[in-house]
Amino acid sequence: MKLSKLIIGMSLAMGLVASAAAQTTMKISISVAQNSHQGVGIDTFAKEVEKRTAGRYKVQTFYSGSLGAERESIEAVQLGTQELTMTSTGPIPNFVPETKILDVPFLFRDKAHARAVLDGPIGQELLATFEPKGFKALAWGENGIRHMTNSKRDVKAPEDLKGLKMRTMENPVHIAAYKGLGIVATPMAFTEVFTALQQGTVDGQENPLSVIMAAKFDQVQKHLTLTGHVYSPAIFLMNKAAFDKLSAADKTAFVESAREAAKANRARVDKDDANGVAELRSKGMTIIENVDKARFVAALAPVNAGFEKDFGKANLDRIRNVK
Ligand code: EAX
Repeated sequence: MKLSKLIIGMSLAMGLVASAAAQTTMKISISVAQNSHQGVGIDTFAKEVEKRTAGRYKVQTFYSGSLGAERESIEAVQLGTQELTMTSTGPIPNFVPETKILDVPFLFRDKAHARAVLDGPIGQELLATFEPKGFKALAWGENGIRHMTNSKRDVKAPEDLKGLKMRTMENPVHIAAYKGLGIVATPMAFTEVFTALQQGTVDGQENPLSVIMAAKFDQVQKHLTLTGHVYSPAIFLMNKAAFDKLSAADKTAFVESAREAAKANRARVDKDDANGVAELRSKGMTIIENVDKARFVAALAPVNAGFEKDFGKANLDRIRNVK
């Protein structure tokens, strides 16, 4: 009797310990809607972490900037008030300037090139630069190749951009480039963009098809041009102290979960790129699919000369030369 009571007591206690461990809950956020390439990313991450840690860690997912815009979420992760976020590199240079090189326009030939760079030695070296700043960068994900939209006119050539007031990310490389094209660059958090477009505070914005669809910008923008002017990486960031507290096996589980999440996220970007033009056209956007890219590159020549100087030609070539 006594023994069986003891056994019941012990198993109850062990059950309590197990369920207490299962209650280690972390938060991850994105600035875009759940039905998006980033939503797929963090949903996959949460599922993988739970699976790979046998339920000892749970990740709560927050969408549409409900925990704050990208810059605020990065800040929260750095401080540790929030464990995780998935973000574009838009506001990252304000925290980790080394990443700025990735935001140079027309640097990558295509998504395959960008993915090869990010998954190879250059990308891994860049992930390491987050550590002294209080982050564990788990993996690169993807936001996509950015295109321009506006409410004023069809953009067929770089001259058509002159004087357009466009929202840009809070990113010094982007701001310099768009100014170089004659755009009136207006940096703003993503969470404010829909309203700014709707109210005419800005004429346009630029984002990958994935984001344009997830944010329903077709409701407030008529003209889309597939400028493909810059690749937009995304990244899975974790508070470094929170990561350091994990066991070695759990650290691996978190990193592998982020890599799985990046795969799902990139697959959705590919799907969105394949369907995006037809879908946005069906919603009423006028879409210019083919522009003479060389003319946009030429228009950016003076700005690019500055980037070559700032980042070093050798560093840019190292990226360009990845096959
Ligand atoms: O991460 O700020 C932006 O335009 C980003 O592309 C968007 O928030 C998705």
